[in-house]
Formats: sequence, structure tokens, C-alpha cells
Amino acid sequence: MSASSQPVLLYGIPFSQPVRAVMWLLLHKRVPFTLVPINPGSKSDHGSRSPAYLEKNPGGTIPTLEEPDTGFVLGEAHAILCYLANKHGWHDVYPADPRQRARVDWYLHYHHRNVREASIGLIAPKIRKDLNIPEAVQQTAQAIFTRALRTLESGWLAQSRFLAGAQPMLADFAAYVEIGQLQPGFTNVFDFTPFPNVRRWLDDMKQVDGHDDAHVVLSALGDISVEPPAMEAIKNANVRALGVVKQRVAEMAT
Ligand SMILES: N[C@@H](CCC(=O)N[C@@H](CS)C(=O)NCC(=O)O)C(=O)O
Repeated sequence: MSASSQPVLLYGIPFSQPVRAVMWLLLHKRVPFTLVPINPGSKSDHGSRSPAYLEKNPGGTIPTLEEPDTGFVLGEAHAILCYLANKHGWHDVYPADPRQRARVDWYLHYHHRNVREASIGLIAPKIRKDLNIPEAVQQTAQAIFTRALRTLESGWLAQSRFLAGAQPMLADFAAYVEIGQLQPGFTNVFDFTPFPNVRRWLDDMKQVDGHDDAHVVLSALGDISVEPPAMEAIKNANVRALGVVKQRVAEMAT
């Protein structure tokens, strides 16, 4: 960051999987940012469906990135990850070589309606009781997610250590925030026993710099497999995670 530039704004909350992917990349690369809390789905002033937020992101979802210096605003986590990597020239996570880069893009596109279904099938029913997600929708989402995980197990992660090669890239950040949240130690709502390659990859991803700080919200919330957490517990976990992010960003300046 140049002396005169202001930190980028990231709108969202740490419990959101796509917000976490962007947060993690920024922490990993030690880029200062301000996390502006926005409640997903809420029409209140600090909600993703408020008129002010919809002006920034017409889709009404978190995350959104804003550059105060340029006024540039961008939605969609994967577009944000790619933009940040392009802007900063982070070829280690988004290679310059077109074919290597395309392998990262391949996963980023595959993620939606496949791995991303974990949140609909396994997390939202416990965290967002207000959504009343029908049982049939939950089961379909769980089946789609499990099929996608089998694809990762026997394809992507059988061929390489990480999803797009020998080192963690944007594809891995995007996939881990969705898959990793289900592990024992976090929500513990999925049995990974039949997926040894995925388990190896999860362990490798835990070593990636910034992992622990980006996942404070999940370690604070803990196991939700037996009892769905109270709203207050989710709120407290988000508040604690916001505090840690603020602290880490403050440390970047020293
Ligand atoms: N494809 C979007 C999905 C974002 C998304 O689903 N965000 C959720 C929170 S995890 C949200 O904002 N939901 C609020 C709503 O849909 O009203 C991305 O990757 O950025």
C-alpha cells in the first residue's frame, strides 16, 4: 500500500464462507483492509438488502469490495479474489501462465452449485433457522455436495497435492472455506472418513498462513452437530472474529 492510499473496504461478516475466502487472502498477503459488518439478507441499515448496500451490490450478497481511493466496487467472492491477485501480481496464487491460470478458474467456476451446496445442505439449516429450508432441499444439497467431494477425492486431489497444482492457489482458498467449515474442530457436521485425499488436503490447508485468523469465527462457535447454536452465540463468534481481524490489520502497520 502506498503511503497515501486508504485500506480497501470489505463488506460482510466472518461467518460468511465467501467473505472468509477474501479475508483469508488479504490476511495471507498482509494487505490492510477494513472489514465493514453487513448482515446477510437483512433489510436494516447494516444489512445486505438495505437500499444503500444494494446500490453497491445489486445482488444483495456479501462480500463486496470497495476501494475508497478509486471508488471501484466489486461483488462476488471469486471475482474479488481474481481482481486482487491481478491487481497485486500474486502469481503464486493465480499463475501468469494462461493454462495454469485456467486450471484455477476451472475450479472457481465448478465450485458454484457443487461444493458450495455444503452451506445450504449442512450449515444454513442449523445457523439460519429463519430460512426454513425444506428437508427435500437440504437433502438434495447434501447429495450434490457429497458427489462434488467424491469428484475432488478421485480427480483433482488424486492428481495433485492442491486443487490446481503443487501449491495452494485461489481455488484452494475458495474450496476450503466451504469444505473446511464442516470439520471436527469447527462445526463437525460431516464425516470425512471416506475421503483420505480431501483429509490430507484439509490438513495441508490448515498450514497456509492466515488460516487460523480467518477461521476464528468457527473455532469460537465450535461443534454444532448436536445442538444448533443460539443466535447470540453466532453473533458473539462474529464479534470475536472481527476483533481479531482488526488486531491483525493494526499489526500490519507496525
Ligand atoms: N456467489 C456469491 C455468493 C455470496 C453469498 O451467498 N453470500 C451470502 C452469505 S454467505 C449472502 O450474502 N446472503 C444474503 C442474501 O442472499 O440475501 C459470492 O461468492 O460472493
